[in-house]
Amino acid sequence: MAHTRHLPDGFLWGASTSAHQTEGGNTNSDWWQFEHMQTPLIKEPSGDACDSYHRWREDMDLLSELGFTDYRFSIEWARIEPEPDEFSQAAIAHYRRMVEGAHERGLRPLVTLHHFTTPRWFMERGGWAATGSDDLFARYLTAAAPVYATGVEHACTINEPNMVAMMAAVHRAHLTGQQLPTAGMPLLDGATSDALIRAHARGRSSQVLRPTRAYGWSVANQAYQPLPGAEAAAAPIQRQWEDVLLEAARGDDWLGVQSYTRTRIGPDGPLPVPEEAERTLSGWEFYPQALGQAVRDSAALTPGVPLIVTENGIATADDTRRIQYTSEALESLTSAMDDGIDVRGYFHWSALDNYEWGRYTPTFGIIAVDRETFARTPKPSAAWLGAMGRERVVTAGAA
Ligand code: IFM
Repeated sequence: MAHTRHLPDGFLWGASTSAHQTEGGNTNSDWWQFEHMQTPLIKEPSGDACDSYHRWREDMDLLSELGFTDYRFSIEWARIEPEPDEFSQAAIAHYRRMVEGAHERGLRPLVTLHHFTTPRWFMERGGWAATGSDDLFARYLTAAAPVYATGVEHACTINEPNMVAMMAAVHRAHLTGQQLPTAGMPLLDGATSDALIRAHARGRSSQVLRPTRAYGWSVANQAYQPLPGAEAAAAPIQRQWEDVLLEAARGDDWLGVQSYTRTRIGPDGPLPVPEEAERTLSGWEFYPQALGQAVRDSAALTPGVPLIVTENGIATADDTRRIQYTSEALESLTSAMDDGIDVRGYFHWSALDNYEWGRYTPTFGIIAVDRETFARTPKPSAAWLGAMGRERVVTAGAA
């Protein structure tokens, strides 16, 4: 049964992208380098992606025409600082134009400052785990200040620090030939996780980002569900994977929640998706109710910090499943809001079908992108979600 709910005043209603996944030609980044190594983790390189470095105006035109009022995108450190302490004024001006371009189209920009990719030189000196990485991040934030000097109400320092720390562990395993766990999630690299927390705190205390704009970061929420009797096994996993990063958001202006599915945990650790469950194109269980749990779990650990759903979505070739998934996810979200959870916005992942870290087949977009012509075609889900932004009413629940 579908329910309707008016969006609270000022509620952010948008879609998300990231630079590396959409811009194309991000040749100076560590990910570009990784994409060209021999590894089974990479099925195809990002190449031109969606060519959004040149077509961002088209992307914003579409989102605004569809009814969205907000757009989350990231700026690319590898373009802004191609060599240590050498800053590209042209790249900074490019992202500044994007901020202004968003406003010209009636879209409020939520700008992510780091979304998985770093300059090659940063990775070559040891990545986040190397001494001084937080200083380098702070230097980059200061240099990029003209991008968000005005007109950026929400700045997200780091996207999914838990995934960044996981990728660091995967990267190290790849380089050393170490075997990764076959079931569940690989371990996080603890030194990376600690460095990211320090880097986030540097941004928080930096006068560049504060006090003029709302400051936060976005954590990948796994909606942990221990089986009866497996609570003790789940506790350390949840602590390392999520809770320490959520706790690092205490005192921030907002916390970004990113939810896609749940993780069930048995006595021996994370369990595979049950045979009978529907899987999405990313291999994850179709489990939209995860979003409600994600905001409730996040709120419990960060009292007084407003939440923004900065990512939620599904990889599917069947847009009717996207609408179904999102409708049920929004139902679980609005029900949490009815219970008093302070949620200030919702961004769908993703605005565009884009590069899903090693391959293009898991299509998360509400707008299809032709891989040869880059022509954009909004899917029915784009009109459906956009209309809720225009009318400021959410219609959600099982069809
Ligand atoms: O595509 C990613 C995004 O970069 C970070 N959050 C999860 C998405 C889907 O896997």
